[in-house]
Amino acid sequence: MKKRFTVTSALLYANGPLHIGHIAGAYLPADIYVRYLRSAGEDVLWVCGSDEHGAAITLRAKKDGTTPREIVDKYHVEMQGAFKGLDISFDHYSRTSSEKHHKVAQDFFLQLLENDSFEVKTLEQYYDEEADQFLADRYITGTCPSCSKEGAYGDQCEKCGSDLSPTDLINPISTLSGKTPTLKETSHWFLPMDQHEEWLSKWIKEGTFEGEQLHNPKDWRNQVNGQCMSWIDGGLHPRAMTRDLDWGVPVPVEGADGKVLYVWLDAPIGYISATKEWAGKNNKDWKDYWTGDTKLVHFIGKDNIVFHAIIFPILLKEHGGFILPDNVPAYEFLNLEGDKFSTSRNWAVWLHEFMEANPDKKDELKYVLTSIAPESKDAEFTWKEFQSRINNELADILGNFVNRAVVLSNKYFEGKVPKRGELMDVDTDVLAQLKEYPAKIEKLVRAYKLREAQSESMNLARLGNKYLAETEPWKLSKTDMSRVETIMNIALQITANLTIAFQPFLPQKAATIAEFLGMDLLKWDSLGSDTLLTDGHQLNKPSILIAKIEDKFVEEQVAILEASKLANIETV
Ligand code: B3M
Ligand code: ZN
Repeated sequence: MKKRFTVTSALLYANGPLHIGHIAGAYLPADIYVRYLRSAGEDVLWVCGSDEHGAAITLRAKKDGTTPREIVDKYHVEMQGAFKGLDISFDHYSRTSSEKHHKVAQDFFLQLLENDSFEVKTLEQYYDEEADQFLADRYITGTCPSCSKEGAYGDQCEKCGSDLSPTDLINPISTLSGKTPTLKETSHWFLPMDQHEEWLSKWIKEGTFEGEQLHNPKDWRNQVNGQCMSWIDGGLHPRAMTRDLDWGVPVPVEGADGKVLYVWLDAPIGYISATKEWAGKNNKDWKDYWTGDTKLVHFIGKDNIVFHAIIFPILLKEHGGFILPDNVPAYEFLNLEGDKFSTSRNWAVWLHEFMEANPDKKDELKYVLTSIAPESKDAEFTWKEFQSRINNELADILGNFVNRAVVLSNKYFEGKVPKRGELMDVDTDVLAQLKEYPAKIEKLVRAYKLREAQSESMNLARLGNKYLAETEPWKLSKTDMSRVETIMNIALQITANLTIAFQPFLPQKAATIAEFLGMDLLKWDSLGSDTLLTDGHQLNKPSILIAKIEDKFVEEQVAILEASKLANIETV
């Protein structure tokens, strides 16, 4: 097994508030993965931050009549606060407009120049005379030549995923002025991606690089392998790594005034600058996390696959001295009540609003989002399902079991953990099953199957419920107290195990259960043990672990959404 883990979550464009659709993909799953690794005693670093360059930012600033600087300063702080509110445990949250990142990105670029990794090309590009600006990426839209979708961007069609150049678009239109652009000459540094097809294809198909087996391609999600291979099979094209813009990382070459690095060149380098920042503050060597025996894992949304599984690996290889990603767990999209999340239409559950109104429901939200995580296909969030998952699973299975175990022990034994006596088959059977959980959950988490992993943790609570239902200590309490002692001891050991099994998924609830039990939070290697609580150990009195969601709550949430739908119809 690898010595270290470097985990990254996509750097979000700092151009709007966070909604739960964002969280469900690259952030909550990574949080679970990393919490598990930490509990398992692995050396892990998890970085994230704000992507503060690119047209996503400048166009937003233009729309709001303000500057890119104001936009990123505002949303960087807001987004970081929203993540904190949900207790998302990044080791470091950085930003790409920092001086440090500019320097790291420029040095990276200069190394690529030195390694002859680019081709400089002079070409004609679309230009908006009115805005006095070259048009690339989201600055230009038109009809997609592959699928005929209108409104495809100058770099990619969001409908069919085609890799586009502005000149590929049919009927191009400037998003700045709405006018048809003219052509004007400019020059740029291109990454000749076509020259990398051979090794990329081997690396993706077989997991090998320069004859060395780096990863097992079967561990990658089908849609990631599939998307990469369809790009490679369709033929890779040289892609410009610089832009004529005034917002971004300036190209560090004399005579390149008015040019900045392409946002998809500088943003992934942001993972490296974040690591350097973190290492500086924590007395670590950043290189340990990007070289040698380290597993690099990128959690992303599916629209970012090509950048993380093709372009960034080319850049890392060309620069030299870096590992390649070991896996790129990409997430499909989450929809909301039958429609796509949309910031402009206000069709969203905003994270900061949810947390403000429901500060005690962090883990409830996490539980539901993990239960429906779009791991292999798009998924849908509805308030009705939010209610049923919490009431029928979290409350009825986990809450109910923990409550029964702790309440009955308080009732029969004044909250002191009773001794186990002679074991019956039902006891040895449940203890044997308990021992299987660490391996089951661990295997799923390490394979990025977090939905199933969480449901395995829930199965442990189910096992506890089944055990109590079969042994019926409440009946035996009238006739055979020594048998009840054994049963409650086992039920409490299972409860103690739940604090470990749920720690990665529901850290708050795990801590609350540990409080009921009067125990410390233990590490992963204690999971499966049937002696976590010693005889005579004093428990506390439990309170409600999971409150049920009333119908009224669901109705209110749906009404909020309906209201924003109505408001939209009125403004159209
Ligand atoms: N900012 C896209 C996004 O926010 C982009 C990811 C960068 S990861 C290096 O979805
Ligand atoms: Zn298309």
